[in-house]
Amino acid sequence: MNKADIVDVLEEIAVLLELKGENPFKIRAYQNGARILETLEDDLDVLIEEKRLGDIKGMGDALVTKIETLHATGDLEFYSKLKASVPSGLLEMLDIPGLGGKKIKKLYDELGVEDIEGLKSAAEDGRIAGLKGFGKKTAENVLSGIQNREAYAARHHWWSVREVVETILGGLKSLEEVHQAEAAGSYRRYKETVGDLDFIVGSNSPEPIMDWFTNQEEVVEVTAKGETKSSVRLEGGLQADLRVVPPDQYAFALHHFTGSKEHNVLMRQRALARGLSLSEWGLSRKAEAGSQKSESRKEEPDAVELSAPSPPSIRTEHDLFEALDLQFIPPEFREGLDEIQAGEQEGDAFPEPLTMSDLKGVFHNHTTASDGRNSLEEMVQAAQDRGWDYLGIADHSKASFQANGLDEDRLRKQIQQIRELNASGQFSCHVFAGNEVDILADGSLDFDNDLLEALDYVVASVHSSFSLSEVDQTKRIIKAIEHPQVTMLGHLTGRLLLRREAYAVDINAIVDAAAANNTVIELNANPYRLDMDWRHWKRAAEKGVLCAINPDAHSTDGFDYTEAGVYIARKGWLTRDHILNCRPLDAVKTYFSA
Ligand code: DGT
Ligand code: CA
Ligand code: CA
Ligand code: ZN
Repeated sequence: MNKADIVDVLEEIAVLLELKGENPFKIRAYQNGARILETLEDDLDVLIEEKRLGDIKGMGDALVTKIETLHATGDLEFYSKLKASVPSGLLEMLDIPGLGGKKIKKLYDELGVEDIEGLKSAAEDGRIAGLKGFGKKTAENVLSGIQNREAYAARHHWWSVREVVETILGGLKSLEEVHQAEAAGSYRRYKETVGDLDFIVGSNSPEPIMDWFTNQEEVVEVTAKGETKSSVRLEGGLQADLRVVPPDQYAFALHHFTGSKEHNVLMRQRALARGLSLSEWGLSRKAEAGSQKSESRKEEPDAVELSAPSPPSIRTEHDLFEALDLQFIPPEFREGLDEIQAGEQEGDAFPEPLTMSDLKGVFHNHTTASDGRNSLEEMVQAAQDRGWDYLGIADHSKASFQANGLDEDRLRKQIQQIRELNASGQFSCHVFAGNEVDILADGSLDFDNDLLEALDYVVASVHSSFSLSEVDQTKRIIKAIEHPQVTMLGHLTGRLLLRREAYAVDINAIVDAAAANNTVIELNANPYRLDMDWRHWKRAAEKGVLCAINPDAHSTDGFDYTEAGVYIARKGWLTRDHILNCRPLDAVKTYFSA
């Protein structure tokens, strides 16, 4: 087990001990142990090998043995037993923001609350509000936390279902009865989260396909099984639907179940205006209703004259769009916004799809200097291995002490280290020295100007004071945007998808300020963030705001997230021209020095 995972286990042990109401000294020993390990400058492997772990102040014998066991085996009996000894209802309550081990223990002891359900009634009937150290505000937060938890449980991050989708789709395509197969629904539209999966298959013999689908190893429960439609629940609670249609209906079914609902409504209206009826089964002449409709539509007097295309001529979605006088609308744009107007145009209505190979590097990444899991050299090597020409390092600043943020001295040393690394020629990948500087509550930055000037670029982010009013939060962020040393704004709203709501902020005003000050806005590609949201990018790009797609990597694996950002950028109608990290190294150097 590596250092970061061991830190997680120690922290969890501390929480479990709190839940059990253990001796505070014992709890603190694990918390301290986690802190010490996290901020360790030396290599843990070496320390353990040389048996020097126990020499560190605050590392008692018991802790050393446990860390060594975890390091060597990845397991710890003490930990698994402890975990098994805590009622699962109490562990579930840890999902509610604001409730830690200590508070849950108190709720259990004094109110007999054993699970989320009990927690809900205690919050509703005023018992939590009346509990010393809790109060009305806490009770309200608990209730909204429970509500969010329920809503969140129904959805999944796009990124987290991707592997499952690819596996199922690959399996379907390998069946000989299958003519065509695709994952439709929100997944195909690259929505940031998906409710369930929707597989569409074209085939004349659905039965063996249904059998295969419902008998997959990952299926926990078959919730429906019919001749042409089945639904299953997979491990982790994810629901998947399969529809098998005859090959000549495939294009219609694929289009319908790709959605969105809003897009489908617009498409059906468009068909109606042409005297046609569009459904998941096909496109047909709408005899009476169609002609009545077109009589009332003076602007399209010749709609009735259009002859319905004979369904066999529509084999693909391209054919379907063409039958409605539209060019192909890529799935990611089918949200019922302005994609139909775009599809009506001749020529390049939709941007050429952005791909990973369009990116020449990324800017917002962490190393072990703050809360990352890999060293500077390891990060640069991994970036180079991906074919990137440059890598920006933006560790946390000192106000983010919980993330081991760098103070002035450490940052100056890091800048020096990066300059030396570039000069050494060890890597062909160029390293930019940046920092993710905290935007303080009043909108000022965590470092003085002379230090900011020594950096190649600055990512400014909010990590505190989330509960400011919308007006104050917006003012605070705009102040940072206007700061001459700020290059880009990190994760604009602070949201964590399916976990934490965005703070209140006027995004339109932020976009306008970014445009006016030439400040880049980040598209944070972490699958939990995907922030700024795709719904705002089209307008932002039209205003001239540049985007940086950043993985916010805390390890070399974290670079993978960049791809999620690429899909969201597509969905936000962005092209290479709108994205700073599509520019070659020299152009970025010029941009940063301007
Ligand atoms: P999700 O699963 O909540 O992430 O979102 P979707 O878009 O995958 O929605 P889902 O799974 O309920 O249905 C798949 C598609 O089927 C949806 O995008 C559009 C189509 N569809 C489902 N129900 C309706 C409906 O009532 N009216 C229309 N026009 N289309 C529908
Ligand atoms: Ca779905
Ligand atoms: Ca569905
Ligand atoms: Zn951040």
